[in-house]
Amino acid sequence: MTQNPSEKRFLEALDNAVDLFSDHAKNVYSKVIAISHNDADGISSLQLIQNLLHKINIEYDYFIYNRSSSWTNYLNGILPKVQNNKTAFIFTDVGSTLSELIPIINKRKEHFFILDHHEVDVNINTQKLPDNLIFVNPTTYGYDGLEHIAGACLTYMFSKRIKASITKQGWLTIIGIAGDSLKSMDKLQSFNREIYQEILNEQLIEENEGLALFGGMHENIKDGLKHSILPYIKGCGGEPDIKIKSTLDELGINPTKKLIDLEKSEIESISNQLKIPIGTYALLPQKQGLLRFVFEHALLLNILSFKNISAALSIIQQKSITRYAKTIYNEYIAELVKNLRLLSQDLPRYETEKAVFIDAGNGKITPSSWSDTASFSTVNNLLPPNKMVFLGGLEKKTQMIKLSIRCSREYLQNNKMGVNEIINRIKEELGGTGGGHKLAGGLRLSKPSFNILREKVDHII
Ligand SMILES: [Mn+2]
Repeated sequence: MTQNPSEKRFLEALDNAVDLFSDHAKNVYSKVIAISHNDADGISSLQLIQNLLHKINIEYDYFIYNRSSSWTNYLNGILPKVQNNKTAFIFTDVGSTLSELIPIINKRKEHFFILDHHEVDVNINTQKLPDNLIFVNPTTYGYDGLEHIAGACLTYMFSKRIKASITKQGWLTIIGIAGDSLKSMDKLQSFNREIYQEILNEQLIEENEGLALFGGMHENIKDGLKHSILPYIKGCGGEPDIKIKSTLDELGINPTKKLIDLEKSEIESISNQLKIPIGTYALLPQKQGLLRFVFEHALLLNILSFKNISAALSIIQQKSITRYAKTIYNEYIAELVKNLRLLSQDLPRYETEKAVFIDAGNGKITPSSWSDTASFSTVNNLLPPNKMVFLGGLEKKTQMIKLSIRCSREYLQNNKMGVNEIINRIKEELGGTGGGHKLAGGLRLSKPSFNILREKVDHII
């Protein structure tokens, strides 16, 4: 689906949605219900929509969807009993599970605008869409939702066409892009790149070049090296202070110097010594401390979204971070770098030609951290990139084996089946429950099935 994106057809669909919304916003709609995803991209998208509705004087309500319940159950509590075309729905970044949504929308009178960048679960060309569904999803025109266009980027393009002054809130878009793409800003592509440049030209964000130690850009160089999660720095990440200090001492660099205050020569010597890329990072000039750093701000929202969604919704509007949020952030990073260190050094692993199994069970890594540890181990290439990663172990409460399954983009270039297809294949042969997308997913299996999987994995995948 990612070959030769059709920009013309995508922008036509976007403009149609914009025209329909604009017309009805003037004469018909009196209220909009916005529903967005519980992560940095979703929260930034929601803020953009709220700003838009405020500017055009439409009353609104909002809800956050964490994709853990079915749409039917979730919307049961939200859809008004009395149907009325004066209400419209805007869904941003919440996924394109049209097989579930179409039957619901078919029975309603309201307009449903779905602005999303996740893969669609039905064939859009053979499926008849309800007349009251306005569906804009760039993946159906050949774009890659992860690489080319974040949910907030799409939401920004929609909002700006309705109200040009939304540009002022463009910095929100950059948080969404950073949160979903987890990349240095010089690596952005397509619409993400285009909109980033636009917001930069408007001077709503600033850009710097330097050591790219994402996760710890707001810290001093010692803590930056220790807490960087993108890239994870082997020999520094999660290591004792004294070890990192001695590395910096050898280079003649003051370990307590702020990362962003390093001189060019210092940046170069660290970059050469520790093989750290020099990259571009974005700053929010109106914010302070950790929140000034777009990547760290986005990461904080991603972390808070799971722990305390109202704290996440509040912090995106704040200038400086609360003590509570800072504590949660620091605990998260400390735990993640500890796990990545463990994974690259000590954890028992079992490798076959096509797969690597990491046993994180029995307290080696807390089960709630398995998923993030697996994700960051693949993006950091801590495990062989040409192998499918199965990280997990025995889950005490269910007595099942719970696995986080990941692969790299490099893996996908050489192998046909992505993670979701492999999960389906395993479920067919061995039972179990789970699902995911092409790069990441999760699976629960009985112990006997897991043992068979370990033995026959190369055959199955
Ligand atoms: Mn997203």
